Amino acid sequence: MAMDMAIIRPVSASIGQCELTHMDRVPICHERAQAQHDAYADALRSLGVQVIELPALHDQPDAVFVEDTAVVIDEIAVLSRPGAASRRGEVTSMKVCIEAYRPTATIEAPGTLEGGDVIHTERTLFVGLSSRTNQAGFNQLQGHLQPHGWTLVPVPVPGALHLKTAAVHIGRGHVLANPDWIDTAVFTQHGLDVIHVDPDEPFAGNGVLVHDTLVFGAQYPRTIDKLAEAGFKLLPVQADELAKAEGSLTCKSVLFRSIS
Ligand code: CIR
Repeated sequence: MAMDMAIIRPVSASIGQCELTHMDRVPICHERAQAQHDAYADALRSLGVQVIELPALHDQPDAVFVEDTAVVIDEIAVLSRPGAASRRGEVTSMKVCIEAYRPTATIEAPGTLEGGDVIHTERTLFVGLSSRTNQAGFNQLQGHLQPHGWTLVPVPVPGALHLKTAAVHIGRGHVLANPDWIDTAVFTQHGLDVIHVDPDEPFAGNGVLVHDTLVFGAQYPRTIDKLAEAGFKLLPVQADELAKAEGSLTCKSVLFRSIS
């Protein structure tokens, strides 16, 4: 059974006041960002995903980046405690929604965790230790998931906002990564092959795997060519407006499987 459900949320009117860590602030067009977000949701639907929309939170600038608020596996959903204090108010409505689909657990202080730091593979999660996810958050997540047979592997993230800013699982036993931002040896040590992003596209190490298709940022044509040559099936979508808010494609949804 493959990922067939996605939770998303509209772009907040206050997106211009988003958190920024490694980027300079530039104007963000709310209308363009929402249009691209709608197109992303349509791309998911075209792949057979049922899309559930949370209510807009216009006074929470980063609320569109729902990925950071929960880690969902087949057995359980763990509500996060974002490292960015400004983002903690986003978690409640995710909890209300996901409770209909999974038993839930939480990350408590002093732990912090953001879903952007979590790469899912078969039964292993790679979890970035970043400015947003700390060791206590990792330990708590491990405590919730290990009893269900999941292995958690910590990955230091010195050079990027989240682990998934730098690397993503693209299926067929491969990770796509920017080797300048993380040490990719951790993936090879766990039996995965690593493909590097094109050096001119440092932010291309992100994409959303749905069944056997990788939904991917159209703004990274060189990496798209490289992946296509390697036989990956791609569905490019334009996502450059929310990239100005330091958001990658994965941040825009929480994907999970319907369990009957
Ligand atoms: C933040 O700094 O929290 C937002 N401006 C961007 C969050 C991106 N989330 C993600 O990559 N999972």
